[in-house]
Amino acid sequence: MSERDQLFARPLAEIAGFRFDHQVVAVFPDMIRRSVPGYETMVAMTGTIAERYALPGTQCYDLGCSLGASTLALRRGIGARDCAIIAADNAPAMIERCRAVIAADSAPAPVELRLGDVRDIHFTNASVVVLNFTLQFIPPADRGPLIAAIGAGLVPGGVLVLSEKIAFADPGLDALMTDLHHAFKRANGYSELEVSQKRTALENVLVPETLDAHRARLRDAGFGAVDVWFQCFNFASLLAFR
Ligand code: GEK
Repeated sequence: MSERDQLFARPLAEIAGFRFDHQVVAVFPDMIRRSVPGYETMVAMTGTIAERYALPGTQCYDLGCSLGASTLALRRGIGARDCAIIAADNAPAMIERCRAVIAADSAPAPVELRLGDVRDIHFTNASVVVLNFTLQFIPPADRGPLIAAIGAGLVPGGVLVLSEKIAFADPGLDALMTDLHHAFKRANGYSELEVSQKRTALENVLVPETLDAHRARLRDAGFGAVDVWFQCFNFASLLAFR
């Protein structure tokens, strides 16, 4: 079990930009579960999707793996077929803890954990690529090249699972979804102060885009069928096929 997230519970004189450090790692599972509506469903269904699309003799990638929640879902979905997982994150504290999480799990698919930037990966022979809440932290200008590199590395029939916090073009709708998300966080025990300080910390660190922007980028990268398979307020997950 992870500790309860109280990182923003007390008034902070200065709010620094959010970083994935040891403090965050200690509370991460509690933080993401209480902050992202549908997180557990999206992670679990990542495994269900992998069960269908992971091909023997190929690789599956979990990009921005944090503590390996989606990696473990992928691993269960793959089962005993000959398919390896590459899980990457550029936060040393995350990879360090993730290594113990993976070691404690006994599913058969091999997992290679990589400390590094997902923008530096050369994707090859991939049947399933997972970007669960990671693209939102990549500078917008670098998102196109990353999606294109993933597209180029997928085998025909391969799939990308892309889960993100999203923005809405209509300002009224955007404000409503933000408000409903904050209500979700308050219902999960976060105070008004915690919600507001976390929002400030994520400013310019987590940059959400509209579903139209995601669809256009995927299309430009050569993906064929693209659609949303899950959405709750301003969080959504898409499937994109090669
Ligand atoms: C889950 N997928 O539980 N290269 C590698 N890793 C990165 C980069 C980058 N350029 N930028 C950010 N990260 C997980 C949850 S969390 C989502 C993903 C959240 C990593 C960062 O270190 C962090 O671990 C992860 O992406 C985002 O299914 O915290 O909202």
